Amino acid sequence: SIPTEQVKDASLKHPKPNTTFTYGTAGFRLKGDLLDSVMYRMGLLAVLRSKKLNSKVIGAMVTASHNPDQDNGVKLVDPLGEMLEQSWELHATHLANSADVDVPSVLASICTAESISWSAPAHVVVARDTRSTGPKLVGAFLDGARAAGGDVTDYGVFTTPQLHYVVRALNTKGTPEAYGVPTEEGYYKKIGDAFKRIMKFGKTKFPTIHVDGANGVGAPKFKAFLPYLGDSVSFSAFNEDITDFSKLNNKCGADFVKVQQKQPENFPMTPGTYGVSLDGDADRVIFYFVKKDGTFRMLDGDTIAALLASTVSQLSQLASLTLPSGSPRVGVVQTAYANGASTRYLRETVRVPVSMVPTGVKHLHHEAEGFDVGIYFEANGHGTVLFSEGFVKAVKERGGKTPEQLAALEFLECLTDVINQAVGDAISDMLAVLAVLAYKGWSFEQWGELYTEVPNRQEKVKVANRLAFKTTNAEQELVEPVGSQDRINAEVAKYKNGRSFVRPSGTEDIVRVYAEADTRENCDKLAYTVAGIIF
Ligand code: 16G
Ligand code: ZN
Repeated sequence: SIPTEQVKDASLKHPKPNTTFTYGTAGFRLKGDLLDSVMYRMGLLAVLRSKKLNSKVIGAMVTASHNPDQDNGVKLVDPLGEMLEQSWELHATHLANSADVDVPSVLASICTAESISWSAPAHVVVARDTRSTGPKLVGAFLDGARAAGGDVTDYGVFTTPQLHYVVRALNTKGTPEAYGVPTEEGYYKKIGDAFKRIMKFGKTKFPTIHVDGANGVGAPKFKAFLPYLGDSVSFSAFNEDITDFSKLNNKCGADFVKVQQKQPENFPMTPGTYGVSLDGDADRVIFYFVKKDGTFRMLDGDTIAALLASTVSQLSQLASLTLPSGSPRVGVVQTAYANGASTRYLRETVRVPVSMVPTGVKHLHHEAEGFDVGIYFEANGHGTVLFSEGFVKAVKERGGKTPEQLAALEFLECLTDVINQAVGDAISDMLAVLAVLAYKGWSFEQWGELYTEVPNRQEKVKVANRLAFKTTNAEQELVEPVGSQDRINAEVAKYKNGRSFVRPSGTEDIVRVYAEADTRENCDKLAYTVAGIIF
């Protein structure tokens, strides 16, 4: 049974501050110095989760992604690298908010509710990004996992996707679905080997790619990756100072570039330079270049999805790829933030189904599992591609006949290994995009011509109570406050290609307004009018 005394004693060393915690879209996210008790308790909970799932390895990632150094967070990772199952978010929230002395009894209640047998062994792994509060918080997590008698391994500093990779690799070791060697080197080697192989198809000689590491964990990990990538592309790294914590995600990184629609600071760019920004835990990626006329052009998650979806469906058709169930079902999953032009391009030109889901990786990932090739990206650059077992088997069997068909199949096979299917992975996504562009013989400029974005704008509105805002239809319509949606619709109807929606943020105490319309001026007008309606 639960080592009650041990858990209670350790709980008192990690006292809960007077704060209410919520396991949200990206786990617990707060100021780092408020998270000690949460980390301790997530160590306990990870052990329970592992016991529940027949001793499978459960992961914990300590990061606050694109936010500043003062912030931190933790999310638990399920056995195949997915986000923690939703029903357990409630256990996490409950445990995080109980009084210190009640921790053992709350654990007992979770064990009862989930029919967990305490005697089952538990395996847990943890890693953190480069944040200043990371080491201490990992220490608290280890205390929790050990107090609950779990076997826990600390992988030190990792990118978020590396942690997801290792969890999946550990849990599939020795099975037909083995994901790779469960080490940092195993990760570099698996993706690097596939990248070197796939680049043999390359027709483009890229200019040196400038990589913005956001002064976070992506910077040293990308450096460590370089020796595994061959010499088909030359890279140059910037924003790699992880010793000065104030620089993390500060005027650099994928979120800065996406939101500000400009290049990072301390980043040399002239016409013809190609730039790529990672975020602070290297699970988002944004591409950009400067046009000949000096204007900045960004290629975001929507553009990545468009490129990958059009390529995979083209190559599958070229190779006449057939699965036992027929032609592979290629589909794209987006959120309401996807630019309307990208959705129209996918549906009308590429002719693939596009599903809309609420914001947050778990919703996108889950929906993508319904396709043979499920491509999901948020406009902010987080995303990946999921390939079904049937698809991987079919490309490996090389049913093609002509040299073109065989090449297409080999290219697709390599792509399944370059892409980190466990979770969105900035570095792996970057390599996949470069491989596809090289295969097509395309420049960033040509990639940018796939479709023309509709002008769009995002606003933050500080309202009295953001929880008064309730949405439906993948967050595209407001149900409450009653009547607001009708007023928004009346405004949207005034513009060609008009679209606007309002949703409460899951990570900040604000409401977000999104608008798009045929011209920049109309889009700005629509955004401001809608903000006025809900304020
Ligand atoms: C979290 C989500 C991200 C989403 C963002 C939206 C995960 C791992 N991360 O960072 O996908 O885009 O929240 O934030 O799910 P918002 O609710 O404040 O708009
Ligand atoms: Zn991130």
